[in-house]
Parts: sequence; C-alpha cells; structure tokens
Amino acid sequence: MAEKCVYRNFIAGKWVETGTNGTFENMNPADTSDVIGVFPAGGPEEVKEAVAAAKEAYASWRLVPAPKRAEIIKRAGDILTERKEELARLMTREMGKILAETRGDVQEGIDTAYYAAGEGRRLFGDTVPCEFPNKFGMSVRMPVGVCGMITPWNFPMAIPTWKIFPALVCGNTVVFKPATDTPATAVKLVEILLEAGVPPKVINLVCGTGSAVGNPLVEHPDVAVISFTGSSEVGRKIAARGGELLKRISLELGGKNAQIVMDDADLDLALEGALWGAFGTTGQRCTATSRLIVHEKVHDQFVAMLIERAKTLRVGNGLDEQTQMGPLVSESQRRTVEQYVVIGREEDKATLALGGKALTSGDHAKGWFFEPTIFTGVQPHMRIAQEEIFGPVLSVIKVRDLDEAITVLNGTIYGLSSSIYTRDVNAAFRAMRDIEAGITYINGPTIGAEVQLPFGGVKATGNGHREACHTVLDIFTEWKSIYVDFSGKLQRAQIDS
Ligand code: UN1
Repeated sequence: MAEKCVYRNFIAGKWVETGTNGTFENMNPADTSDVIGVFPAGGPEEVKEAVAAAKEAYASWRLVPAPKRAEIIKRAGDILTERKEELARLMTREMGKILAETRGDVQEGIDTAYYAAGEGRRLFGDTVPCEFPNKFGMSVRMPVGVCGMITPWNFPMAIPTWKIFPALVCGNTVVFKPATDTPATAVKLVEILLEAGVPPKVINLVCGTGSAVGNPLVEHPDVAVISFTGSSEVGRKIAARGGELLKRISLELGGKNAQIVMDDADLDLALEGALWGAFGTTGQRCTATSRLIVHEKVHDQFVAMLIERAKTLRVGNGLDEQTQMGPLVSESQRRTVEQYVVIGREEDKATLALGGKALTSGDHAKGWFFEPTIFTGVQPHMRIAQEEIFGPVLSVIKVRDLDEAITVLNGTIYGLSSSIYTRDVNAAFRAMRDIEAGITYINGPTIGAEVQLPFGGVKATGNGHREACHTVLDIFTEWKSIYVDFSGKLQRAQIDS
C-alpha cells in the first residue's frame, strides 16, 4: 500500500498543513484501502486570508506585461509535459479513470497552457475611427481582479487549467477551490505554477467543502469573478447569489447529451463512438453520451451490436493498462447510479438490457465499480432520459426519422454536447443548424472537445459563457473603451459636427 502523504493548502504565499475545519482523507475509488493523502479542510478564515493575498498581489501582477505572464504559463505547460506520466498516475489513483484518460486530462492542461500562453501576445482589442478629427478610439481588455475557481473532480487537471491559465495570462489573481474528491492533482498544479514562476500570492489554494470554502468565496466582496463547473443545482444557487452581488459568474453545468444514429450511418463507427461516449470516464463527463437516439430501421441491429461489445468491456483498476472502464468516483456517486437503475426499471416500458449492478466481489471488492448499463425501449420523457446520471448508464430511444431524432435530442433542459452519425450531408447540416447544444459532432462521439474551440452549452447547461478558445477571455477580462482626443479643444460627441 502506498504511503499516506500529507498535503497542504497554499495561502498568502505559504503552504499550510492544517485547516480550520481539520483535515480530510482522499481515497482511491478503485481500492479504498489506498489513502492518497490527508488534506487540510479549509473554511471562511482561509478564504478571507487567501482573497486578501490575491487582492494585494493583483496590484502588481496586473502590471506585468501580458507576454511575460504568458511565458510563465508556457513554462507551466513544459513542466506538465515533463511530469505527464507521474501526474496521470496520481490522478488515476485519486479519481479512478483509466490511465489513457488521465494522460489525456493532463494533455488537455498542456494544450491549454500553450494556447493561453499564445494569448499573451494577442489579447486583441479594436481600434476604430472616431467622429472628429484628431481623435483616436480603441478598446482594450483589462483584467477583472480576484477570480474564485470552483472545480469538479471529473477532470481534475484540465478544468482547473481552463480557468486558471487564461485568468492569469489576463492579469487576474486566483483563489482555487478544487473538488474534495481530487485535491492531490490540484496541489500538484499549484506546485507547478509556482515552479514555473507565478508569484506566490497570485495563486492561492484552499481545499475544503463547497459550504465551508465555496460559499464564502462566492460571498466575498473582493472576489470579482466566480468560475464554477459542477451541477446545475449548485450553479443555480451561485448564479442567484452572484446576481444579487452583481458579480460575474461563469457556469458550466450539467448535460444529457445524445448521439443520433441514422439509418445510413456507418454502424461500426457509430458503435465505437457510442461505447467511448457512454462508458469513457465511466460516464462521468459533462459531455458523456447518456442517450442514444437510433433510427428504427437500424435500431435492433445496432442495439445488438452495442450490447455485444459493452458486455466485454473490462471494468477494473484504471492503473492496469488492460482496464477499459474504471470505478465511479465515490460511494455516493455509485449510490446515485444504483438509484437511477431502480428508477429506470420502475418506469414503464424501459428494459434493462445490460448491467445494472454494482460490482462488489473479487478484484472489484474494494472499489466503487459498476457494470456498463444499457436501457432500451426508453421513452424520451422518462427520468433516465431527462436527468443527468453521471455514470455508465445509457438510455436507448427509437425514432422514426431525423425530425423526431432532433426533437427528442432537444427535449431536455440541457444543451451541452451532441452527435449525429450519418452519411447524408443534408441531414448533417440540418443537425448542425437545429440541434440545441453548445457542441455538435458529426460522425464523432459527444466527448472529445479540443481547447481551441469554445466549450460550454446552452439552456440549463450554463449561463452563456464559453471556456477554452479565445472566448474564455470574455470571462476573465473587462472591456475598456479609450478615447484619445489630441485636437486640443473640446469636441462634443453627437453635438459638434
Ligand atoms: C467535462 O466533462 O466537463 O470533451 C469536460 C471532453 C473533454 C472535456 C470534458 N475534452 O469530453
């Protein structure tokens, strides 16, 4: 068994071992006898201290030229590259997903570092003509101030970097509250940022629960921006409070993503997509495929192919290179999935076609494993077709044609990712236009976003912001319009001709 490490918070330039709420342990979800470490459980006091430090550091960090700030983020990307394997292993231990995926998670952080570093030499604004002679107009992006980053456990590296790297390049300072299920990766990220040259008080890390750390961060008057990825339930509360406090709140919330399989699709390709989309990361992605909408002409054949393959998926410890699906992240996550299986079975007409049970014996005895699960005959209104489960549960819905497929796909409160498999270019273009989602894949699964395109969703998935890409800059900068009048006289806009 690995040794129990003691991890620390990083507040006001110092590593602090104890939290005002004591400590908590973080367990390997594939083997709960493996304790990854002991972590300080912070509270409002730590948030206060961290925000004060970030506010103080902001005064000088905002004046560091953006290309210099970006060089530091580029170095962080280099260090992540050097340590990719070690970080991936730690992440698999604390979060459970398989090594191929944790390597991908670190890679997404590396990609984000290099993309954000490039922005240090862009951060484009506009120069525009003015109404008067000898007058100059331009817009520039200004940093916003102290940013509170509240991040989930499913992408312990990628999602924090989506937020922290561009925020720092833009000249903001940060208080980072990672998920309590994945704090070790967060500590490593902060160590790397410091090693890369981020000045100590510019980045602060406070581990702890949402109520003890997250809420005070949202409430703090000196925190200008909250960027949150997590459940719609929590996101709604943060947005409501943020609205009262007139803060900028960026939210990336739930999804109930669907893959459409049309009758002309390459079924082998669609099968690979469905398996990866539904069971990759054990279904614990915001972008996971949790509904499969299949044309009636190919439905029975495709479902048979799907079950055949899903049955063979190797479920186990993600550290084993042979494993294809790891455990769920925690006991409570497994309980949620179990409850949804009960709900699915009780709802009329749905058939549990595969799986549905926790795996609790042999190699699976010490972790939160669950079988790949498929419901067929699902009706679009059923709870298993409407609510985000965040587990390896796929609901198959049969449809008559493209119109019905798109109507069913759009028929949830969410709108993050979507996919259609078809060889018909007309159907593909109609899907691109009519699907209500922030992301649409043609002949690809619902998972697999790259950092140079906007990431986020419509409807209850978010509040209009987009992470990644240059669109993330709108979260972490304020526009300032600047007029320079070099005429030496008063020129009154809209009045003097
Ligand atoms: C998430 O699940 O919140 O597109 C992020 C993907 C990954 C990111 C997922 N690149 O699935």
